[in-house]
Amino acid sequence: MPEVYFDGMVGPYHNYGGLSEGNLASLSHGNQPSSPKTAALQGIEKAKLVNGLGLTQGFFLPHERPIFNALHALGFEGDEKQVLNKVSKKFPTLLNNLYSSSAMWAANAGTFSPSVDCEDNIMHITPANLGSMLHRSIESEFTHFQMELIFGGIGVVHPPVPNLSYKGDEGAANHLRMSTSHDISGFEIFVHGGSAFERKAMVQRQALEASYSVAANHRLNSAKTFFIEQAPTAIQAGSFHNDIVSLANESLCIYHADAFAFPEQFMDIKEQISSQLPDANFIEISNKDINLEDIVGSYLLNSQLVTIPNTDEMCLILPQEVNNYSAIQQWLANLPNISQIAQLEYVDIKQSMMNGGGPACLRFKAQLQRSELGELNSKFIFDDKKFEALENLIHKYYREKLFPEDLQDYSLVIETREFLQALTELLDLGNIYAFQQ
Ligand code: SUG
Repeated sequence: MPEVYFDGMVGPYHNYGGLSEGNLASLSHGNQPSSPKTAALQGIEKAKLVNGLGLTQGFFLPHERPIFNALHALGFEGDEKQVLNKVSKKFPTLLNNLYSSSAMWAANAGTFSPSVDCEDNIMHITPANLGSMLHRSIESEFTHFQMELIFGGIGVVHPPVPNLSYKGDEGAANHLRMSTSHDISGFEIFVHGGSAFERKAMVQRQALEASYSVAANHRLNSAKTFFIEQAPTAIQAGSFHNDIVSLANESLCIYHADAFAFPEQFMDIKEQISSQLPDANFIEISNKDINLEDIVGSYLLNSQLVTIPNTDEMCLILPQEVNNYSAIQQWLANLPNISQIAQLEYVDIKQSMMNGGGPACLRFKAQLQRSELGELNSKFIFDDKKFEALENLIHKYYREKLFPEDLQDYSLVIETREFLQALTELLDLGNIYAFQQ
């Protein structure tokens, strides 16, 4: 069964808003200048690498920003230039939120369950909704729309989980799936930050109630579905999502010893899975191997792990930052001896890393049956020709450097729309953005 990846295309307004409490990189780079052109090209390089391994690769398109409708609804009157002027003077942080390029982290776009896991034998997707952070919550509407366009012909795209007090739904960033191979019914592990109605000192993003709701709507087999709490120590150390301290692909799961709140509960999950999945390979990284701080600092476990088509081997796509840590290099040298990982690839995605997004954050993973693959909307799937055309558009429309104050400048709105117009023409998508209506 094919493994298909959709990366979040970086928008022309990619910037460092310092918006994400608990995300150390976002907070430490807030208000620094960004390079939308470099960020977008770095993202395309990673997508091309995955495609070059023989995997189907697509993109989720950038969302339109800023959201003028939201500003009008908030009472900002006048034409768009006046509205931009007023909000940037009065509430700059509000503008940053409505101008975020955070939809580029497609792992947070939603949760995917392949048809083989679902009792009705139909693929299910739920777009994510982090109701507790404005810049992320505004993604869900266009994400839902886009997922309908891409996957609507194959299965059920549910509405996002509604806002739930202090937490929300972070999609695949807090979800692991294990199976012998992608086309065999598997085990789904939802990693949450406790009930939406409990507030702790650190920002726990994933509500237990949201995880339950997704599992129930996806009609997952309850005997093969698990829920486990993320360790507060890991969150405190900067692992605002579970995908910074654990990863899984087919029968392989790698996790840090401090990833889960109740290690004995994870032991039990491991035993249950291993008894039904004979080739399950759980690799624990102890603090002696690599301490939690280095796991978070390097984003080692946010690497993208893919199965190399027509082989039993896997390729791990790592952020180049891991090379700054000798303990990690040592651990990686031994990895092929203890796992199916036969290939290591390093990518430069620094622009994304500076906002807390590693290789795995940038992609949404879907496991489809061959018959379903043909029903996927191919307009969103990329090949060499489309990659090249996209790169040309980025060279034409994206700025080399974007300064925080540039968000106040209406010319960025125009440039963004020119790019999105050219992009929808390139992909033959018609009018999908609000400004095109
Ligand atoms: O939600 N950063 C994102 C990073 C998401 C990473 N995704 C995964 N781990 N799957 C976040 O915190 C920063 C935006 C800013 O500050 O400009 C931001 O939203």
